[in-house]
Amino acid sequence: MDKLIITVAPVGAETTRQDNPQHPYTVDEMVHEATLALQAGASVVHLHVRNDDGTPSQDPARFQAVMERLQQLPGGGPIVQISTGGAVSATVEERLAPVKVLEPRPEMASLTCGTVNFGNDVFWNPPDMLVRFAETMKARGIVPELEIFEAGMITNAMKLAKQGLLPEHLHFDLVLGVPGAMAGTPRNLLFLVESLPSGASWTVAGTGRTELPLALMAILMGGHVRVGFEDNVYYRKGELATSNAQLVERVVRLARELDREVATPAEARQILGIGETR
Ligand code: KMH
Ligand code: ZN
Repeated sequence: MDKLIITVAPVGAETTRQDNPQHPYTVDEMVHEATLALQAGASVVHLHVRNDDGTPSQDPARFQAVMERLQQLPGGGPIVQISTGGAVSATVEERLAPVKVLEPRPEMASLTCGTVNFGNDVFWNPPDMLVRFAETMKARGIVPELEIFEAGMITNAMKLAKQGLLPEHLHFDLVLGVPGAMAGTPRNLLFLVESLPSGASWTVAGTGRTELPLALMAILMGGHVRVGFEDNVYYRKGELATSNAQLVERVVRLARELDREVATPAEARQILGIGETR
């Protein structure tokens, strides 16, 4: 089994300090929160940014500021994975802007593989948009993390692969438990993993109370794990997490108990095939 890649998603576009007062908003807060999570064992940062008032942003300058600081960390820092999902209110151009202009280019970016209900909203990702996102990433040598909220999105991803728009090694993020999308049940995780092409790697991002049980399953099954305030703001029922690092630390403890070693950023790059397309 490969070593375990832990991705931290320190903040998404939806939850705020009203949900958990520890949400990072400013550049300094983002860097601080991500750094503690890395020290705890995360090797990938799935990066959304916020304005100082907490509203979601896709401003490339904001991404650049956080990314540069993370890259200065010992050992070259984590793998930075830019969110192209943004907020449901973001335009296509806003979502794509950071992957087009950031220098140096980010190593990874998320690529959601279809349209899905998202709470009371719709997360809009029609086929032509997927092609455009995949083409933009390919042109810059940015490795996509293929985000899967529903089973049909795997079929959509394979269509992009057939069109030659994806790297040889495919890496998926199985996002389960989003209200309006596929529930975060063990059966759904097993089904999705069995539906992936052979040789692909996968991470699970269980939202809310599904984060922990699905993380445990992934550790046992040879998958990888994402945790963080984007997906879940609680440590356990009725108890808010004190930091993203606290959520990472728990995954590290579980992995150690189960004799699964945790990957460094350099080891994560090897597992994800990063470098081959750069
Ligand atoms: N905030 C969601 C609408 C991604 O980062 O690529 C989309 C999202 C996915 O978070
Ligand atoms: Zn995200």
